[in-house]
Amino acid sequence: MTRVEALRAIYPRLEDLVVVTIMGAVAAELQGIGHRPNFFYLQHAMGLASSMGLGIALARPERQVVVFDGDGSVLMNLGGLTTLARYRPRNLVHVVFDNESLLSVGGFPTATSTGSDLAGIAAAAGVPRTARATTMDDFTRAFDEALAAHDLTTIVAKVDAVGPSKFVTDLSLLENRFEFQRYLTRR
Ligand SMILES: Cc1ncc(C[n+]2csc(CCOP(=O)(O)OP(=O)(O)O)c2C)c(N)n1
Repeated sequence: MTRVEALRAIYPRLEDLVVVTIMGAVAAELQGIGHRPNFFYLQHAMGLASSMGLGIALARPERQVVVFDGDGSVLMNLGGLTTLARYRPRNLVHVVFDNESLLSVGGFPTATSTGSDLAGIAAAAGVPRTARATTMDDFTRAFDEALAAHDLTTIVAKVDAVGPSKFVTDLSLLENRFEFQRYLTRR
């Protein structure tokens, strides 16, 4: 499974959700499928997309929040998982696209390539629902079940280490920041 295929498969479900991604390849891929005002791409801050999602989920319990993360980013801030578990926002689905590499900066292997299990780590941190997906069917099922479960879920989707052909988009950081803020305050 590639990440862009997985994103395309669930893209229609994202229309009314609040979406936060980590930077780099996943942000470029989601923008390539189609940017929406409810999408925020957290630049630079590896490991903090789940923390931003947590803040939004706690402040807006009536909204469903989805975070798209990367294995390298999660590994850089494993404490983010314990904080998620501690506050247990029932309206947050945390998707980790695990390509076993730091793809956006050249593809150096991460610790998941030597067996570290992020779903197991999330469960041990106290995340109440965790899932592993290696196929598109697994992934779309796990995503739909997580939305229906109304509880904090981390889904670790194993994806190929391939990314977009270009990372530069025509959406500026500030434009995304103000548009997303306006979206959240109006809805
Ligand atoms: C704190 C920090 N260190 C390093 C970087 C440089 N950097 C940008 S993207 C990236 C790799 C991200 O890896 P992962 O989350 O696994 O996503 P992937 O690129 O594989 O899609 C790195 C190291 C950064 N943005 N922030």
